[in-house]
Amino acid sequence: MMRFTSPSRRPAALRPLLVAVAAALTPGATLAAQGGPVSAQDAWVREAPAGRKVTAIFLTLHNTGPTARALVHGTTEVADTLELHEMKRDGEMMRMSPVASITIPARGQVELRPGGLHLMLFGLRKPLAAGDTVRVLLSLDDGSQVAVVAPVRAAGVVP
Ligand SMILES: [Cu+2]
Repeated sequence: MMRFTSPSRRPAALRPLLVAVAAALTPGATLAAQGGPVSAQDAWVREAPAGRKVTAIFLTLHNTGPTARALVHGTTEVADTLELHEMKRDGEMMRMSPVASITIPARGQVELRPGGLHLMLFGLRKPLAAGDTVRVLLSLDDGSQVAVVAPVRAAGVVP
């Protein structure tokens, strides 16, 4: 492990790397440089007060590659189960149901937002308050993974 006692002693060559790491750790951004064409942006989690065992994650998945990819699975340390869900109108009601995968079009994006596609968390292991962050690991159909840090936001706040 390298240590820098003051910023002025950082080798100049390392500065771009440090900036890249800092950017990758910004909540809502993709956590690690995956090298793959799919990344997540604008991720957030709906807050869940004590006693509530369910909440949802929203984000936008971007695909810079020439091939469509699909999100097929996800995990997070704050909940027992993560399911891919969609909301659909059923008569007067909006109902949500699990979907097997969420397609990210080639050179396109898919938006997971309130009232539409989302990631559903079941069996929350702790309350989630605005200001907390949640780490999520998403798996794609080609076996690659996208790590995301999602900030928790108040239930009524839609960015
Ligand atoms: Cu749901």
